[in-house]
Amino acid sequence: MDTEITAVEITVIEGDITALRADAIVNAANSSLLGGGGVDGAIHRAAGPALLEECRALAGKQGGCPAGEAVITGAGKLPCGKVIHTVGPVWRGGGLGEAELLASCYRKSLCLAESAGLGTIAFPNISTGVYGYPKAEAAEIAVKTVTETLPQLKSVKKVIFVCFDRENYGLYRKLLEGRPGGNTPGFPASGPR
Ligand code: AR6
Repeated sequence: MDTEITAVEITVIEGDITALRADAIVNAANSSLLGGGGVDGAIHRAAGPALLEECRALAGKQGGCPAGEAVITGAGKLPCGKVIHTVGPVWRGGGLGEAELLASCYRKSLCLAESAGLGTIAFPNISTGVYGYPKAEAAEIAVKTVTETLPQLKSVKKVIFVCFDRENYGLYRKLLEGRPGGNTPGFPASGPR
């Protein structure tokens, strides 16, 4: 007799998050929710004006989004299902609650995906670009928070860390190596969700 095992999986790939057909991709946004550079700029460029309209409406309603929080929208022309916008902390030396705020970004994004009944969610390396968070420390927080949160969720079964640079990719590979469910094969950009 087959025994059904509910497996969760944490994966890392190197690439452009805008190409993923995940149920949701996460955007490293700013508090205005109105777009910017880095992955935020890439997501808005690829999604088109419908995403900006939705963000503008949300920002108008709730006055933006503070660091550590997250909101969910549609995905415009992107191949993913939803975009979860979270605002990472700006690195100011580590003494101003940056680690807790960064962990909160991952936790709240996962909770939003869970509430929306989503299965696969892809994260960029939040705060490690313009916001200057040291990459190794940010990677540890990301992997630890996702590893601790995932078993508490029912709907979310797979998390993909999408690294845009070699350094982050190497850091995540190392952290995920040898973990149960923490394999590192690629994720098809154009395969089924
Ligand atoms: N796919 C995946 N990752 C990417 C992509 C992409 N297409 N493009 C960049 N990255 P950043 P932050 C990586 O600066 O540090 C914006 O202006 C990038 O290499 O996008 O949280 C917002 O509006 C880095 O590892 O976000 C905010 O003002 C990671 O994404 C501010 O930047 C995050 O870098 C947020 O800064």
